[in-house]
Amino acid sequence: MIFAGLVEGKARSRSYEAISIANHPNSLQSRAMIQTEIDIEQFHRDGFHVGRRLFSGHEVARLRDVSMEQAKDGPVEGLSDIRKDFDPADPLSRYPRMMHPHQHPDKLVGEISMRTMLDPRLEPILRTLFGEAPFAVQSMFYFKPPGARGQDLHQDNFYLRVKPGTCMGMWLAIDDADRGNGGMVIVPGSGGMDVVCPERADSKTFFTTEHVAVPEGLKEEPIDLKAGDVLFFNGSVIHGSYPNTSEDRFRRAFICHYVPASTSELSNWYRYPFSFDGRKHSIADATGGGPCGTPQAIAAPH
Ligand SMILES: O=C(O)CCC(=O)C(=O)O
Repeated sequence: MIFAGLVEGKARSRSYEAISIANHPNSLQSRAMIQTEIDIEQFHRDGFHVGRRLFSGHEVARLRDVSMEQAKDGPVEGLSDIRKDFDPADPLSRYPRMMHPHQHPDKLVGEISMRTMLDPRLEPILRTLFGEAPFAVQSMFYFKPPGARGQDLHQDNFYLRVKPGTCMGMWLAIDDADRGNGGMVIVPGSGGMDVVCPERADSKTFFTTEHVAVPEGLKEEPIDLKAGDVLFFNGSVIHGSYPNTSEDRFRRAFICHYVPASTSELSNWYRYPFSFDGRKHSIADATGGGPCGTPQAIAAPH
């Protein structure tokens, strides 16, 4: 069954809310007609949905330019994921990810990150995928310059430890992202899996330390995206990316994670969610060790 809706116009679906973004104060795009379709059966089967051209070229260029300007003098204390284990020769030590930029209204990138994380075009899509209202719990700007290692296959639920439901990733391509520059890879059909306890990742290829093996009968697939496309995937989906082997193509992405409003607990790092009306909420810390005995220290930014 296909659920479809016109953002500005007549909704054609029960569960996809039509909203007008034309005058919405939160919108980056002042006048636009956006049409998107969600094949909910495909989403439930595979665990992911691709929204093509959800953001305009102008919008992603602004996010790119603001983030690059913020990073022009190197990593930013309190914002960038400055890691001691990065070799200075590693392109990631020059361009580490910016974590939770929406929490830094004092920084250049703070305001645009908050607005994009809570962009009104995302809300009805997330609501359809969750089957209830979404809360935003994380934002991240990922630069992935040429030569950068990848992020090994993993499941977001391992880190976010959302109970009782699942989180949802929203991966907005700022540049075209494909096999040539370390684009996204996912394992269709893994969206219904429990959390699998990870093995050790190969540090030559990946900057992260966890690796989840592809289960028998499933296979990983690259998802090529154009700038402005958005990949949504639930927290069970095994996904990641390989190194950026291009000579000169950054693979930038703005990534957010969302949880259902009914979430009763999640990892400490993500525990101050925002609803799409801009209100801040609080969710209790995940208790216990998680299915893999994950300490909070590991269940942190990922
Ligand atoms: O952007 C990537 O390469 C991977 C991002 C990712 O897996 C995540 O944020 O969960």
